[in-house]
Amino acid sequence: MAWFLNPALTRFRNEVNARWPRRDKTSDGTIGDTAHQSTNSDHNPDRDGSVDAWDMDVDGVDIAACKRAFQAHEAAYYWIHNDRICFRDEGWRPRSYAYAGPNRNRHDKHVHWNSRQSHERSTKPWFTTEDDMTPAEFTAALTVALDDAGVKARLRSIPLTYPVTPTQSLLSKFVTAFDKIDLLAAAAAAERLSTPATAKEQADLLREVLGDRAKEVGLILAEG
Ligand SMILES: [Ca+2]
Ligand SMILES: [Ca+2]
Ligand SMILES: [Zn+2]
Repeated sequence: MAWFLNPALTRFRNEVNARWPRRDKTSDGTIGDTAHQSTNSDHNPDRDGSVDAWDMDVDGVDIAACKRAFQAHEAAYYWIHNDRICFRDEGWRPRSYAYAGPNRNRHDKHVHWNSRQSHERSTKPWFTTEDDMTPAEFTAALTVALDDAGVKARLRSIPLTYPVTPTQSLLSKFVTAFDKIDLLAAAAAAERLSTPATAKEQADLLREVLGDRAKEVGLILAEG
């Protein structure tokens, strides 16, 4: 049967790839090999062809950030790494997973991520703003940006002047971000920004309007 990595884990993998584009994939894995398939491995496809586990190579990624993102997601079930296993049902408290048998796998070259069947179709993002910047840091960065009269003016004019030829690099990144993110959100932000407000108030407004998308603007601001 044709098999596929389930949608939730596919999204997780895509987000990891987007964050660490040069990561090593040598020890990545999804479906079990033929030997694996005779055992009860979560790398085997379900009846519907979905595979509910993904092995992620440990090199070139921030594993702690990945674990935080994973554990915060509704589709997460358990992970195995470095002889430890950690279950949602156990409050994400890692415990030993060392065993001394043939084909011992210490899970030191990859992290095994396992999702739960009930949420395998979840489309929720795995990584959020807080993985990169705290909400306070994000608001602070926006506050600084919005103190720039040019940034402010450009934000106000986005819906009317689209597409624009920006002259400042931060501004151009910002405008591109809005373009990619959601023109409606930008329009709403611009409209609300047109009423007099302090930079802090405007930053709070923007954060509220952008919601989940704040992450992407935050990343751009962090780059400068
Ligand atoms: Ca499944
Ligand atoms: Ca590797
Ligand atoms: Zn695995």
